[in-house]
Amino acid sequence: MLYLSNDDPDLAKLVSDEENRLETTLNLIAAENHSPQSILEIMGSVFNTKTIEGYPGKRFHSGCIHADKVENLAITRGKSLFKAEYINVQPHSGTSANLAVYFSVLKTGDRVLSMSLPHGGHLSHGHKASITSKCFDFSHYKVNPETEMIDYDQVREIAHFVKPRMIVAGASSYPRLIDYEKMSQIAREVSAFFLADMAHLAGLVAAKLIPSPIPHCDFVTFTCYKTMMGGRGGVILCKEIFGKKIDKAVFPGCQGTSAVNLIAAKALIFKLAREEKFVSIQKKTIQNARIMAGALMEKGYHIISGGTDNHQVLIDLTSKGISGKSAEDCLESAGIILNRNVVPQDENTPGKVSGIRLGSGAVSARGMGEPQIRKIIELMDMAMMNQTKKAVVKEVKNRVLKLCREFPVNKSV
Ligand code: DSN
Repeated sequence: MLYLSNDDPDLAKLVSDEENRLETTLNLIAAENHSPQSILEIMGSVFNTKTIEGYPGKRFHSGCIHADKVENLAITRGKSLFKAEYINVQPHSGTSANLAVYFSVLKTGDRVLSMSLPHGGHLSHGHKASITSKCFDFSHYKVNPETEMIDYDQVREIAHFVKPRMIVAGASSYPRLIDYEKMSQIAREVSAFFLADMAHLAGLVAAKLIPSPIPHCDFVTFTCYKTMMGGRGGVILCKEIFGKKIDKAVFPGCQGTSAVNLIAAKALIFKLAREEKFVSIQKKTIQNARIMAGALMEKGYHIISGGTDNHQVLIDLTSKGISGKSAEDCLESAGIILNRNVVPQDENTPGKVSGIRLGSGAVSARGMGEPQIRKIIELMDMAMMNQTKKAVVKEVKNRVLKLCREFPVNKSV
């Protein structure tokens, strides 16, 4: 950070402080991961300079000779990795990608059916606080109160009643596999388009460890920085017949120029995702999440849906008498970073909520396995159950630090 230290020592210090924070704490945020250093390098490269409205070979600015090659590389690698008919690598984020999909084939006011946010869905799936709900008429399905899993009969019943133009599968806090075949069947029954948002799952799908939604969907969106371990930004995969509509909806529909440095990072992670090390991190990610869920259940925690099939574990803390917010705060002071999360049937206030969400991606990328995961759960339990005892929380923090030192953040895949 030679130039930054010179231009802005305050910011340079914040970068170094953040690096230190990441090294000395355990990251259990399901929507984050440790990216390889090469991803950070390409995101900070001279490609940041280039403005590229349009698509390769059809730009509105000159000087795109190298930018076109970067975008074509991302397109070729992404299509091949995910076995997709068509790809658009320009969305700035997962929400931008979803917006572009909606606007590609829907008219404002059209009906859309998606998962309710407190039951696992995402803001951009028509939550009342999101612009998506102002543009389209969303209805929501929920998880079954007994199993805490998607109830496909309920989805079918609502779909036949509402007759949506689009059905959305996908979630930001749902620890189970989604039956995309069943969802696509329901979409066909009511002549709806079918979108799967696999933002959280892309790395696991790329490594072929969980079923891919792509063969069953008209559209699939994802982000590159969660299990995918890449840089920031979103991606849309779709059937060839929707390609032109998607391109128009992204640019000029929803965005101006995309960021070539981020498109380059997408091209890079699509290459790295084929490496053995990437696949083995993804395998560990799934194994570690299962170990987390099992160890927590042994300690009497209520794990939503009774387990996990992906990188997430969702805990309802109601029976332990603590809120998600107090658990999040106490764990942060002990060096364990995760987020409070609303859970199905949550009766707590929106600020406090009743749950926390754990993700196993970042600790798996650091090389941690069963012994370390069991230790993390011990430490979490110790801190959460002794929130008011400062000495206990400090002891947990010391043990977290020791674990972090034994498993430094990996710089490569
Ligand atoms: N969708 C949000 C989450 O899952 O935390 C951020 O990506």
